[in-house]
Amino acid sequence: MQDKSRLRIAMQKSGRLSKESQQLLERCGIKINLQQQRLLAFAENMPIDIMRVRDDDIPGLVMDGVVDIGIIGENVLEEELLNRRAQGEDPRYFTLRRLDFGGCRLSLAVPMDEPFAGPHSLQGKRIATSYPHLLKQYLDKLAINFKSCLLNGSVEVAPRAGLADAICDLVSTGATLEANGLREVEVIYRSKACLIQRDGEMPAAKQALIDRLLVRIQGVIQARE
Ligand code: PRT
Ligand code: ZN
Repeated sequence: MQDKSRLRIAMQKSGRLSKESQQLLERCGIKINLQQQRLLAFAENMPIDIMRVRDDDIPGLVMDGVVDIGIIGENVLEEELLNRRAQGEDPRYFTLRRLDFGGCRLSLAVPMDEPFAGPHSLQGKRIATSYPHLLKQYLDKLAINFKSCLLNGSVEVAPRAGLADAICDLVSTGATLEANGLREVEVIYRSKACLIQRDGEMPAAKQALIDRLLVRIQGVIQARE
């Protein structure tokens, strides 16, 4: 049974945010053994439980109040927010602070040899992406119609495979785009990891712990600036 008095933090189990999320919590003084392949890990020196899951599950866990706080990429958070709103929900959470890792951009890219004279060149085209809501929000504002091709991986091979005319995917160095004969033509969203808290009442002791953690996080981030 879950001990409701303990602060529950969700972080990515394995991936681009997991190492830095773990490091951040450790530098805040949380003593935790994350070696085991377990969903839940318990802090030894504070009333904190760490839940390690797929990054895509973290926004929902916070919005549904299953965990108290989560460390997540703003790209995944915003996509889930738009997804839930599209389904008529009114998801709630607070952003506690932006973090100093996980930086990337969600960009439109087209085959290297394709002409591109601005987003309007994409009118009526098919675009492969794992972020259909962020893409639609961006192109709707420009009144550009497009066909979406939802892929949850290997988005960058879609044009070569004849599945799409363009892609909308995360980029950090640009090497993946280049290796796939694509060029970045438009940044639609800039993202970093962030710390979010569930909406709703929080017991005073838990809120005090969150506030203490935030002060420590501030110190950790300032120290590496
Ligand atoms: O298994 P799980 O679902 O938890 O992980 P995942 O595979 O869905 O996500 P993961 O670990 O790849 O990324 C987690 C988060 O890291 C993302 O949601 C972003 O917030 C952030 N992030 C930062 C990135 C990148 N940089 C990044 N470069 N996420 C993905 N990429 C990928 C991108 O999709 C492309 O395939 O890296 C490739 C491009 O990199 P460059 O350097 O070649 O441009
Ligand atoms: Zn994921």
